[in-house]
Amino acid sequence: MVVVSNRVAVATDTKARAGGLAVAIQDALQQSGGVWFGWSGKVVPKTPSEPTLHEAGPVTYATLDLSRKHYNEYYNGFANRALWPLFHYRLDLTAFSQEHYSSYLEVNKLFAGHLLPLLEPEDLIWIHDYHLIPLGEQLRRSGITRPMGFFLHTPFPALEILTALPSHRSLVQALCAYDLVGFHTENDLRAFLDYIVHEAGGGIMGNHLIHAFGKTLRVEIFPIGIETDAFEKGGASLSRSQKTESLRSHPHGRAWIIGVDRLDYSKGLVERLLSFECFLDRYPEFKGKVTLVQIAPPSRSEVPEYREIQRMLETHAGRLNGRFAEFDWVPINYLNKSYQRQELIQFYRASRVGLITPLRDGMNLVAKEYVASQDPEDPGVMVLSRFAGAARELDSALIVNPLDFEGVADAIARGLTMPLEERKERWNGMMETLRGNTLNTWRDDFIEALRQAPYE
Ligand code: ADQ
Repeated sequence: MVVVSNRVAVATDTKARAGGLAVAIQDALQQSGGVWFGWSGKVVPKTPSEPTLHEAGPVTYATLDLSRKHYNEYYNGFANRALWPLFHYRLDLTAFSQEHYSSYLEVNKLFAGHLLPLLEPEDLIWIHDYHLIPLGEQLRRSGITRPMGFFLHTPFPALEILTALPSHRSLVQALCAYDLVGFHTENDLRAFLDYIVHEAGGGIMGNHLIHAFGKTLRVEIFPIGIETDAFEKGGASLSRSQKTESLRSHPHGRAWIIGVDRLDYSKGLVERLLSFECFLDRYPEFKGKVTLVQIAPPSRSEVPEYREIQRMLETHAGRLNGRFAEFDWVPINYLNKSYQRQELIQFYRASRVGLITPLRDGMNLVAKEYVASQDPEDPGVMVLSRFAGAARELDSALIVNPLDFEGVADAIARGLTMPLEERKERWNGMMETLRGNTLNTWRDDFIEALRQAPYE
């Protein structure tokens, strides 16, 4: 198997071993043997002539440094200032530049060129995410005919949004060079099919097959899961740890509300703080009794919109704490850093409410992690945005519109006062889904579907 993603988690990286997608992919590669190819995360003055190879048993990790120019134009430019905001419905933040698009194509071509010599005749090729949409098409141009699959981790936007991008047609055409294209939700798939039928003049053939741009491919939903078992066990083994005890000994009992997100405008963090302000105004009886713990490590700080969202959050968190705090209570603990998984589980488990309110999210794994970490005998309540892919599966959460601050405020209050029986019932419903569809199921289902290619 050959996996290509923008970033590669080399197995010796102990942080990556902590779990998640990286480990699921490493495990699959260990079983089948293969290559994981992508950007090293390093930026250098000039593009290196060869990738760096690192052998670990049957797996070769091949990583390429990016030149400063490519980093600025491909990664920060087209991927993160055009595709990311557009795919998250933020036309207002979408900055398209022909130069950045050319760099995006150039890096994809460069990746294809370096990947070719590493390919073996029977390989299955699995490419991940919006940075690498044209990679499959580049490989096809070099004569590669073997099965290639692509999984999009972000939402796929509605036709009217996507067509605002000048290069929309060539991007979708590139997607059609794959044998298999996977999305998180029915919504994303529907938006893609809408484009195929109404913009590309393609056709839906049934049985997950479509025909477009002279190619037949399979398109399907594969909602990503988590390592449910690890979070359940982690939660159970930690329930008496010192940290959980100290978190639980909140002066007014267990009244933490938790948010955990990369600091990204798609996560609805400013709107979340405004909803929390609305909650304190509407339900003053909770003043002094609940604290919102918002964990948000900075990401993509070289992109101006990310510096701006960080500044706005600091302003609002400071303003709210100034407005409501007492000498012995602050309403918001705003933590700008990363935590180990075990620590996150402690935060999740100690929190009465999980407040997960992205404006748009492909899936949102934090939602799933929060639920799986709960104490089955005393589970917390999740308030979840309807715009997170996870809301499709976890429909016994309290589903909210993150732009309806009063609605979110009411859901927080409902979560804080929900009777144990109802909490258990909702939690059991969600756990059934999470146990049935884990990270490994997602991975194995995708690989199995790819193995069946070509589908004609
Ligand atoms: P992300 O946008 O990064 O992922 P998410 O799905 O929530 O969003 O995954 C974040 C991961 O990072 C979670 O596993 C979480 O535990 C971890 N994390 C977040 N904050 C952390 C912190 N402070 N310390 C440590 N770990 C932290 C993209 C898409 C999503 C999609 C995933 C997977 O944007 O929609 O669900 O890929 O496909």
